[in-house]
Amino acid sequence: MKYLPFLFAASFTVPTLADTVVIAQNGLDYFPREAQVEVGDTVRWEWSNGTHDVASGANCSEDGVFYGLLRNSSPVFEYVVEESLAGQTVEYHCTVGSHCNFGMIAYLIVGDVSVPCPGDVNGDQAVTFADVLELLGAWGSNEPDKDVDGNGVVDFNDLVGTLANWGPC
Ligand SMILES: [Ca+2]
Ligand SMILES: [Ca+2]
Repeated sequence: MKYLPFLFAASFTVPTLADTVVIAQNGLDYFPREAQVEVGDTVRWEWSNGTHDVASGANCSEDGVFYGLLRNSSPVFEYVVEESLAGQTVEYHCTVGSHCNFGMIAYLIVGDVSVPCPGDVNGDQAVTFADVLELLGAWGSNEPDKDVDGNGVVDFNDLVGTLANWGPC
């Protein structure tokens, strides 16, 4: 019984689904200038110096998706990436003075929302004969992307799972 408390603790660990991505302002720079984010992530801009803001929109004009102050009195701006931005590169800039014209521009590169598609082992969002061939090619192995039911081996059950989801996802 001496391991029981440990097991309880482990079973209550909740996996982290969303991350916080920190972007640091310094002078007329946002760093990183191109930040990889996912839908649901919190993007957190952190002020270092000067008077700035964070405004979504290309060509130094605001498109209203997000806006926040970045200055001594408001040193942090947080924005949760909306699903409507999936797969897009979102340009943003500083609207203060001529900062944008001086190049205070950066980008959020928003990942695609992957639709769960059991049996689609080659990731083309459809279950077809090509997936069966890939599956057969990995038969008996433990390749995780071909182990449809996740039991650790590519076998007959995975073939059945693939056939059950035949067609576009
Ligand atoms: Ca496929
Ligand atoms: Ca399996």
